[in-house]
Amino acid sequence: VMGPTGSGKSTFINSFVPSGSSSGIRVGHSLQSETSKVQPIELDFGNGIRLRLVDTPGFDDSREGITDFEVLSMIATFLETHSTLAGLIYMHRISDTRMGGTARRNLRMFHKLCGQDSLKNVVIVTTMWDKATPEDGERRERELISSETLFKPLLGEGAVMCRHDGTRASALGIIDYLLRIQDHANTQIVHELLYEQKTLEETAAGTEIQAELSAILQKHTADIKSLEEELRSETAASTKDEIAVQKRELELSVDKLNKQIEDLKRRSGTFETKWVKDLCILHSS
Ligand SMILES: Nc1nc2c(ncn2[C@@H]2O[C@H](COP(=O)(O)OP(=O)(O)OP(=O)(O)O)[C@@H](O)[C@H]2O)c(=O)[nH]1
Ligand SMILES: [Mg+2]
Repeated sequence: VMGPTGSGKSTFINSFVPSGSSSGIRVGHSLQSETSKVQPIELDFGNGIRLRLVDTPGFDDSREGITDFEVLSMIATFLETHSTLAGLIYMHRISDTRMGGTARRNLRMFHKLCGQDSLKNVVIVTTMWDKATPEDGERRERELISSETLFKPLLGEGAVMCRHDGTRASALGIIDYLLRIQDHANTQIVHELLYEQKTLEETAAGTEIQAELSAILQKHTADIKSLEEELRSETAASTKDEIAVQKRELELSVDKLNKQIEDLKRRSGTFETKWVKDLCILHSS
């Protein structure tokens, strides 16, 4: 289950957990991202169907403590070691008035990670219908479906889109759809890593992260230059101080970006699987 922070991934997974037991999956209560690990839980439906649902952190460059590349490493490692993936669920909040930068970034990463072949195993799930009026929700849904820069390219290659109303029945319907698909999902990232022997940074998704980091780096470097020029021409001491503070913030950000790019090169291809939390086995009636 993938998608931006706060799109309802953990809530969706927890809707399968019988009341009284705990999945260990936490649902967020703030704007901060809550999930920071790829976390599988196993459900036993008691009729021969055992299902593993995997919670993932969204891509979110503002989050402290874990970089997008680490998120990608975790997801890639999981996919690499689990070849019988039935499908991928991508969650999107219909209540968002516009598709912001982070939402677009998550969608781009998701698309690069899936490639084309696995899109028939993809369900795009819109959530938070209760937080939008029916008219607004429907209008936004039409836009998401018809826009070339939003979900249209995925829908054109076999992905489907559906509404989730937060109930267990609706969540079950989504899982049921995925379980009926004959073929397992062959994601592009696994193909690149296993068959094309690429390092993680060379994959389409890895390249996307690098390109984004480089673009932000370039912008920050240009901004620092123009602040330096402003500093030279500015005479008022208080304004000079303000500019200096802004410049310092950007310099810190540049240091962080450079470190991330270095990390990415150093660690690519050597990531390990120890992050996978112990499976939490739950029995659901
Ligand atoms: N109103 C409403 N709130 C919802 C719905 N689904 C989830 N939420 C709330 O939205 C918040 C975020 O939900 P999470 O399930 O933690 O989202 P997430 O995608 O796991 O977020 P991260 O772990 O941060 O990536 C929580 O407070 C949920 O209770 C919904 O359909 N309607
Ligand atoms: Mg979560």
